[in-house]
Amino acid sequence: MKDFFRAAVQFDSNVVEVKEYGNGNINSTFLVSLDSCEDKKFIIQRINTSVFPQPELIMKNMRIISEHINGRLNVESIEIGRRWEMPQILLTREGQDHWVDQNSSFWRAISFIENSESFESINNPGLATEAGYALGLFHYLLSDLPVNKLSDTLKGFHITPLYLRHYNEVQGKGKVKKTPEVSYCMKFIEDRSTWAHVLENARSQNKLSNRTIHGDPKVNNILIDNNSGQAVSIVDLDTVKPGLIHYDIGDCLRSGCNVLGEETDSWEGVEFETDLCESILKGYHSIASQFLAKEDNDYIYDAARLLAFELGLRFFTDYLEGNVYFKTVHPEHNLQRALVQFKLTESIESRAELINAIIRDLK
Ligand code: ADP
Ligand code: GN1
Ligand code: MG
Repeated sequence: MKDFFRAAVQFDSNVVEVKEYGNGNINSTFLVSLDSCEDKKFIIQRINTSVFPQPELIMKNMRIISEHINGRLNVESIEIGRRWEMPQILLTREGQDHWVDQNSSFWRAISFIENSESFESINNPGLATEAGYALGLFHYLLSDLPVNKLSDTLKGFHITPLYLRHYNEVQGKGKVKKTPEVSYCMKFIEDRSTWAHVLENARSQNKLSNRTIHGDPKVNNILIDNNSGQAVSIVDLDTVKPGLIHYDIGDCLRSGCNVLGEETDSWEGVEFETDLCESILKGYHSIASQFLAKEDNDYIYDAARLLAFELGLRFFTDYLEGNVYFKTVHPEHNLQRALVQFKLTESIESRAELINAIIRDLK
């Protein structure tokens, strides 16, 4: 019996089919179908414990945020006037929120968000507005949760200066051949290494402060209802933790405004679409304006630029290190992904004036 099938039956004995699902770069995700008259499904995931060394903290955070959000929606009766669901933790038949197999793999199950789909990239303003709204709603619903209630599931996540430090260590070992693409990436990073502290500097100067963040709100983690076209959920809650909401805003923008998507091999054609940027930010602000401070808008442009740059830096470092972090399908995969993010960063830089005008008009 395959390990994922054995894991699925820990959560329900009526499993008929388990198949790989989604395109995540970190965990392994499977869709489980149950033997029942109804079309019942759930999701199981093998958490990547080299990335998340304490997966039980993820489960604890998930419980805290689910209770908080359910409380706000059901007890406080905040009326959002649309479908919105959080993936629920499912228990094993023994009543545990996870199962560890004989290879020490950590498995958890969550409810399947029915009748929805996610997109690897988006190319229309309506979807972009929905992606922004989903992130805004998530931030809004958690904006009154004391940030110290959550554990840090992934130390150093989105602290760009730490990624730079790690890059310098890895790069010093000089393991790969200096092709023109490799040299381009190295120069690209060097030219931006001082600026790359921008959000951490803002935090140390108390211009920005920690709140509850999603950590990974790229567009394929936002689920869109098949019928209404509206966002219904935001999944992949492993990196929900204290941090700057700018990491999230930047990540949503860098993933939502790149029509070619982060997996394209036509990296030279990658552009940051400012129309989509406007839609995402309008969707976000339509709800987030309730808790945003004036200073928050001052760093939105930097956030988009930084998160694209940071992801390029992370992909490139992983390439130099021999592909130890992100799942890859060929040896140059992380190099190709890095080039995409650096081209995107360049496009953001060349459209700075327009992006800043969009941000100004939000006020
Ligand atoms: P990873 O951490 O590897 O990215 P995710 O939690 O994002 O894993 O899951 C991978 C993909 O599976 C998501 O991008 C989403 O499309 C889909 N997915 C995950 N959880 C659910 C769910 N509860 N309901 C429906 N789809 C889901
Ligand atoms: C990873 O797991 P997934 O595919 O949703 C990564 C994100 C990156 C993203 C790039 C925990 O997200 O930080 O932005 O790949 N998650 C982690 O696609 O490192
Ligand atoms: Mg994901």
